[in-house]
Amino acid sequence: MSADTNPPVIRLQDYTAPAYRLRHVEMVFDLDPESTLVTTTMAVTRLAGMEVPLELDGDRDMALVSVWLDNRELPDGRYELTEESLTLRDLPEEFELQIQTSINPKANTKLEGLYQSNGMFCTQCEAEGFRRITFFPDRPDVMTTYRVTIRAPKADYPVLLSNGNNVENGDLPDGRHYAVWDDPFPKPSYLFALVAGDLAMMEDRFTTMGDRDVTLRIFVEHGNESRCAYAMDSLIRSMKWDEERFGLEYDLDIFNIVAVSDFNMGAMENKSLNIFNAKYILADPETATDADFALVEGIVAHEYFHNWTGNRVTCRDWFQLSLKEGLTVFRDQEFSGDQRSHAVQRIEDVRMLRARQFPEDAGPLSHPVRPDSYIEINNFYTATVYEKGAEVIRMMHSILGEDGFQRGMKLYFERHDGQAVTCDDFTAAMSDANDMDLSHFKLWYSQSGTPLVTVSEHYDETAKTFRIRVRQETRPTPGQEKKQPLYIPLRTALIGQDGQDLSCRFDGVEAREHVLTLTKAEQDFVFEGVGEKPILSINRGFSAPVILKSDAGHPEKAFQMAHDADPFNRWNAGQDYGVSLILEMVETLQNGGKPDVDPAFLDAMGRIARDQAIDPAFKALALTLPSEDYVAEQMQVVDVEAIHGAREHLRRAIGTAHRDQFQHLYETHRLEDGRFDPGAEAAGHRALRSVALGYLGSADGDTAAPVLKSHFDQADNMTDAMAALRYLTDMDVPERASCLTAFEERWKGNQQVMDKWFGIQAMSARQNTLDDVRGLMEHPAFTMKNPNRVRSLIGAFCIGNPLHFHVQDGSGYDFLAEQVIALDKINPQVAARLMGPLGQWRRFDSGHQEKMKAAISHVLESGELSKDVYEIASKSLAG
Ligand code: B3K
Ligand code: ZN
Repeated sequence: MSADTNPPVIRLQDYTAPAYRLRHVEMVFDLDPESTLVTTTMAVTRLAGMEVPLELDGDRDMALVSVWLDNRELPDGRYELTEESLTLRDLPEEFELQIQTSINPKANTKLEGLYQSNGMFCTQCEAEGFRRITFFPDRPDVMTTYRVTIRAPKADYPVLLSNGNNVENGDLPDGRHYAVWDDPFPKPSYLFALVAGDLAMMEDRFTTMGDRDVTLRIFVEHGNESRCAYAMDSLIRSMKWDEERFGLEYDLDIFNIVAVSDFNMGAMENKSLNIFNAKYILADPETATDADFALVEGIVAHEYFHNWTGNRVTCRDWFQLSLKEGLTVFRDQEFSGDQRSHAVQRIEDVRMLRARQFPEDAGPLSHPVRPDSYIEINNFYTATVYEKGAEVIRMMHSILGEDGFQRGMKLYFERHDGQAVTCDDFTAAMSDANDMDLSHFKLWYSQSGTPLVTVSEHYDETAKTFRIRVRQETRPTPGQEKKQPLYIPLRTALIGQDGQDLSCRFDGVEAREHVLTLTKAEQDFVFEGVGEKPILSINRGFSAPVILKSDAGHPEKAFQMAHDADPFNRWNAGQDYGVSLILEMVETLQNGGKPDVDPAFLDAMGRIARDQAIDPAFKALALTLPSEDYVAEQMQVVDVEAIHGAREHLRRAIGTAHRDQFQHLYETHRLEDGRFDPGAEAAGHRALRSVALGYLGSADGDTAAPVLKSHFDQADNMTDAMAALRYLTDMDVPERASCLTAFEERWKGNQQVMDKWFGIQAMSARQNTLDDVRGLMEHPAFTMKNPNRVRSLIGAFCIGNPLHFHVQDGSGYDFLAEQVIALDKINPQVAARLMGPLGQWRRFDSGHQEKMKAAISHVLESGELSKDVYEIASKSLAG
């Protein structure tokens, strides 16, 4: 795809139902690394009134060997073959079609379709990878049952897996063997999976609420068996949770997970054969941080939950992706909250939404939760479809309540089990089960952009009323000039001077918390019986995914930091306060001044640090300043250097003001030696201790290096080791190199841990980081062929290091363009994802803008591009 050819745009409005139905599919795989033969036999029925040719999807990396219609081989002239399709005309109403294709898994560096990873075979078919295995109606609304035979050399590939039940196994001549798998559940092709390899296995069991005895297996590369216990435990807890909270039970006797080293994303929910990026399965205290443990738990749960929300009920077309993803993210967030802490989980989920989705929605790639069009669907596995999609589900949950939401889910499954449906079908089930009109609410699916909600307050002492005027505005986004007011639920309370929520009347109801529903561009809400001038706590729990601006000044924020009964708003008040201070300091720095630090903020942080009643995990979050990216979000013209300078200055001031308290926290939250506990409580202590260590480092500057080094040397788990390294990486002290070298020596044989080592260096604030990154690309452990390596080094630099990525001379941008061009030839999906930061060019001054645009143009003009990179680059430039 070059800049002057027009790749086809796929539009939702052009959707047409399939003309042919598949009654059943049988596949035989003769596995060979360079030449695998795939024989696919489809039982096909033409649907009534559909006098159209049968168009099967294909791919240029696959060769057609033969086509048979009802057991007769078809001559070339009987079908039409292009690089990406096979078309057959004049077909009977019912027929059997057999297609043989030949593929080269070893040469498949795109990691879509059937490929090899460390000598094993595995597949990734979502979204459109199945068409790289055989010619097929590769669309999610064609669902059918599959029976799969896998044949391979027994010595190299003793384990042969596919979806469903293993119904037959046996030996073949020449040292080969075979396995037959039969999946009784009709599924779309994107859920097909196959694995063959020499793998170690861990096994456990789960008895479902309906007394089904399910065998659970996790397959990993040899040597990693001992590192899957947490994933297995997470799987069992997920299965139990889905029964208890949603009444959803597993439906086969076997559930397999396979961990692979080369994988484009986190994991894949293939029916009964989940395939995972090994990073999200393998975890033990020595190699995984607490954040890694939480991710393993969350992703294992997410993929398992897809069995109902995604697999049993799937998407009609890829525009409906959020039907399964938004809903399943909501479910995994709820699971993690139930397993750990709802307050901490909510804060982390919102942090992620603000860090990834808000910028996306404000940039050139902004799109609705249900997009209207795409060039390459893989580019739409976005924070908007996933995380904003989950927020939309969460709003429905809060509008309908847990019981109402569960009624809606029940009706959804009653109506649609075994079907491929749309987001409208989902909201219809929610709406019908609760007799509630959600038609206005549904605009959240089709309107892009983050609403800005502005609140102004007025307290009337005589009438004892508190009136708030709330306005909403959504700025135009590409392709959507005019925006309509959305349906926005705002959980709200008024806090009295004693820090308690006031009981007051709203809409005739007396309560301490109310839900305001904003439906117009501007609306007044009046609370009655308000005996004193209150502090407003609005959008509690982040009940709506909006940007909120209010009249509250610093004193009100400090008050909320100390008293808000809603943990999310309590944390958020500190973030708002921090952002506003950092922005003031940025201005001072830009004017050549020396910024002052507001003593009231230091006091507020000190109070949090000392408050013994606060849970350590929450305290760690509340003591963490808003990220540089989040501050950048609030600036008209981003100045990464000033932001970094101001934030560091504030960190130092906090560290210095409360040095003793941080020393105290550091000492008292040390966990007694003994068995490592990955649970939320112990993790909270480690998180708080790491934050305290960071402030000690900020307060003491280079003289803290020996303390950091000893923290590193004494660490008996990865969380502690990484905490020390993270602070050391920014410093110019000998301890930096000695710790990094010790780490490399110890972990050079473990790719997953080496990714952390790459990442931490790529995110360093030190001067010559880009040179270091280029140097690290030559490291023997680095390869462009592995997506985790690329993300940990190139991705960490371009996305995780704004200070150096946006360096004045544009060298960061040129570096990214160069890597995208090189990577596009290997793995377009991963290459396209790296482009994101360049699309933010409008947020910078003209000097930066020119250089960012030049880097995008350079990519666009570099010659033949994939659809993936072409779409992101061209939209980034135009947007
Ligand atoms: N459904 C997969 C993502 C597939 C991405 C394809 N480019 C993982 C998940 O969301 O569970
Ligand atoms: Zn998912």
